[in-house]
Amino acid sequence: MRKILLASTLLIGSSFAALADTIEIEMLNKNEAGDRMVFGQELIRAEVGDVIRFVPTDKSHNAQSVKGALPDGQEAFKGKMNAAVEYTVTEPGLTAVVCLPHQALGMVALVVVGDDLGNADAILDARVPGKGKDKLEALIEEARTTAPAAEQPADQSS
Ligand SMILES: [Cu+2]
Repeated sequence: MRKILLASTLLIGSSFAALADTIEIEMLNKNEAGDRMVFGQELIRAEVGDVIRFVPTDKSHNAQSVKGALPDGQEAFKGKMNAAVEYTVTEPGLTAVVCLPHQALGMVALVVVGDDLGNADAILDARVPGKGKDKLEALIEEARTTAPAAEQPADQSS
């Protein structure tokens, strides 16, 4: 009986696209590929209403947004060192997330909400040093080229 209940709960959950998710992103000294000082996931696709939570799996990291590198109306956030921090997605668009001590080494992530890449230029203009900027550029490119198929026919001009 328990099994049946669980299965039906999952079905109900997946049939409501609007149901908000909590997306957990680890802060790591080393990922499975061997990269050092990284977020567990670097291209994060989300929808308005989702909560994105950064967790301190390893020490000496934080997660925070970058001035100018988030959609209009989206509230900035800044996590403390060695602490989890979460924020609720309220606007479509791109948000750059960095670990302050390691952003120059490339410890950054890009949140893509609603497959809206409209503020990509603002992300690239924001102050992120060193490899962090390079990685954000690569993540924007990845977001462009891996957009879900259903989203592609609408706009061929970009
Ligand atoms: Cu870090």
